[in-house]
Amino acid sequence: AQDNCLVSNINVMQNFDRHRYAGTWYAVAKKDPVGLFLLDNIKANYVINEDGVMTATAEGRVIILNNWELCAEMFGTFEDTVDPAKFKMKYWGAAAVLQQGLDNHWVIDTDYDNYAIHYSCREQSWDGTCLDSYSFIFSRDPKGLTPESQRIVRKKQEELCLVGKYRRVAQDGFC
Ligand code: ODT
Repeated sequence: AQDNCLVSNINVMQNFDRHRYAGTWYAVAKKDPVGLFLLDNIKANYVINEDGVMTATAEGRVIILNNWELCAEMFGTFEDTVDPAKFKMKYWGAAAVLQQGLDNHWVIDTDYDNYAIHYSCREQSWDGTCLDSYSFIFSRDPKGLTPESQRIVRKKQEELCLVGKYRRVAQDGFC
């Protein structure tokens, strides 16, 4: 485990291959940011176009305007950085009431076929730790991760200094 929790010390996926990452991922767990948005039944679909540019759509249950429950349809475009596993994600919703913004989008680890660990720090502290982060644990299988994948995920959560900060994300067909 990392002992200082500096954002600059976080290891991301080596030799990240966006083509193998493409396709559908189901969220099985999530660490929420300040101003929680996507609640559950979250899935993301990544597409690589002919120029190699990555885009994605995402869906999930949200509650907006105090008490209005719906399945948010979200869109994102990814800007490359010097690190192939670190992107900037510009995102917006199909409806104006949904969230929009520009977030970091890091792929911490994946085996491409079973699990993936996403991480985003929205705000860093003066001391280099993260003040506002969110993270998705993704599975290719909506029913969940294998015990082997769970062990890997647990180790990575320690490195992210986020052990105990995740909640389960239901996939019950609401969206
Ligand atoms: O749910 C929250 O609390 C914060 C997350 C808001 C960003 C959702 C925007 C998704 C845009 C479409 C991109 C899909 C890729 C998703 C992969 C991980 C989630 C950001």
